[in-house]
Amino acid sequence: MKAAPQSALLARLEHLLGAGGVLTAESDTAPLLTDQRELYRGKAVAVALPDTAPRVAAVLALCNETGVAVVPQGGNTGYCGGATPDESGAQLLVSLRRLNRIRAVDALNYSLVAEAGCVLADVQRAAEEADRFFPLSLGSEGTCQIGGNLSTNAGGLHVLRYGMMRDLVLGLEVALADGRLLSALTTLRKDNTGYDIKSLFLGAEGTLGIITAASLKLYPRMSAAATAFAAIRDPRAAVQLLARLREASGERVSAFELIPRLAVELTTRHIPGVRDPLDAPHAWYVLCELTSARPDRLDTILTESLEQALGAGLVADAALARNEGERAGFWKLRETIPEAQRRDGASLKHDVAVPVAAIAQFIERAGEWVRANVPDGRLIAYGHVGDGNLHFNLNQAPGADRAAFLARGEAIKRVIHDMVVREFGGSFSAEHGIGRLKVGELERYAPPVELDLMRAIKRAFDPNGILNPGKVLR
Ligand code: FAD
Ligand code: 2HG
Ligand code: ZN
Repeated sequence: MKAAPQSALLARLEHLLGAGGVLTAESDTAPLLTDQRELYRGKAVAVALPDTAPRVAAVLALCNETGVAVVPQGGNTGYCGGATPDESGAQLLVSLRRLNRIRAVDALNYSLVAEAGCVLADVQRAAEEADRFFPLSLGSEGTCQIGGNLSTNAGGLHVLRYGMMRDLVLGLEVALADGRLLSALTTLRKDNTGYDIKSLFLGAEGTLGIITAASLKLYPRMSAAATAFAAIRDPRAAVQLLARLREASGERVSAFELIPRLAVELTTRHIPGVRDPLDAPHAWYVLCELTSARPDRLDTILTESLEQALGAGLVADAALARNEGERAGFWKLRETIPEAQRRDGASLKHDVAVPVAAIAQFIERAGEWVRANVPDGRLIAYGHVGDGNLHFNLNQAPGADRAAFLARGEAIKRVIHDMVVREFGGSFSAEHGIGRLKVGELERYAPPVELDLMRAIKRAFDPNGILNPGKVLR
């Protein structure tokens, strides 16, 4: 392996990818060289835009031969800086955006094959056109790509019913570091033939290979939904309500999101068109949705369950969406919380998970610590309580000093993550991954045996260390 002079590398890339396949002008590359949270600003030797899987593999063969590190990028919506090159200017950014064909939709087999650069919303639409449903749903679905979803093992709004991205995958096609193409685009539901190699690429954040396509599971298209925005007594009541709804609906709860008052205040203030669905303010809310492929009395089930919960003191008030517009309004409030947080000022984010039954206790304990120790921060703990994943975020309080607030981020993170992992047996990265941001956290909290195995896997897949170096593992 030897470092190639930049001009020789660019000439060979242009030969492989053709006109328009390599970007070097700053105006083209600059937007791709920083992450969406603007935590990192990188440089790159160029941006490669391969449009077929064999071309992705050929780019990797060239980089492996010449010792050039490669950073894969999808929609660049990730939270941990995984898709941003380092500051050396020596890495090659490989954007998958031109690799964006739906190769096949098989309604009878309930499966679909999509290339890595397909935008998630386009995959959802392709499923719908075949009268099917692809369940992954994130606030970023209009921008993020299937390859990024697979590589971060994305979670989102429907995990409690359908699982994470990992659970929606049947097969993968992956370009390996040495330039070989692993073709395992099976649509089989059962296949116990040795180690499950594909599972290693899911959540690997581009450190083991570049995913070029995936065969994905589909479900029957939903034809009925009942959606409620309910004020609840406290987070403990949320978990009790969820348990009741799962029973009453026969497992038709497809989303169950916890929302604090501050999120309602920030979204109604900063996001045009968002309004508070209830007349009076309450400390905590849930946004819950039942869905079914049949017209299934879902409204009745939800109304009756909420009335019972009202009687039991779990729920204080609730609004049921009466039409698609109201339903979209409830979801807009939820999905724009990250953007409202951003517009409101600096924030510190903790993407944590604890067992569902321990969510309330965690919010009480960690919330108490924040109130006592972070007077310049306001807690905005929200998220996918149905699967135990909380975005335990803090926003700078009005009038607080931005720099001083952010400077305390490391110390605050330590307390929160120690509490999550050591006292609650939870995770310091539930759905956003490790990227560059949480490499130190992984080293701190992962059992040494697990880290050893991860490093051995990395060496086996990428002996020259060209794939997204410095991400996940140092
Ligand atoms: P990128 O950001 O481009 O890349 C992410 C990582 O994957 C990087 O390490 C990159 O190198 C690697 N990568 C990308 N493509 C490939 C490939 N083809 N092969 C190998 N490696 C690759 N996430 C959730 O889990 N749940 C949510 O609810 C959620 N909501 C969000 C809401 C908003 C408003 C925003 C901005 C983000 C949200 N996210 C959420 C985070 C983000 O959208 C997900 O992590 C998403 O899966 C990233 O996809 P991407 O295509 O943007 O990947
Ligand atoms: C969400 O659930 C995303 O909205 C973003 O995962 C969470 O910004 C965040 O902390
Ligand atoms: Zn989330």
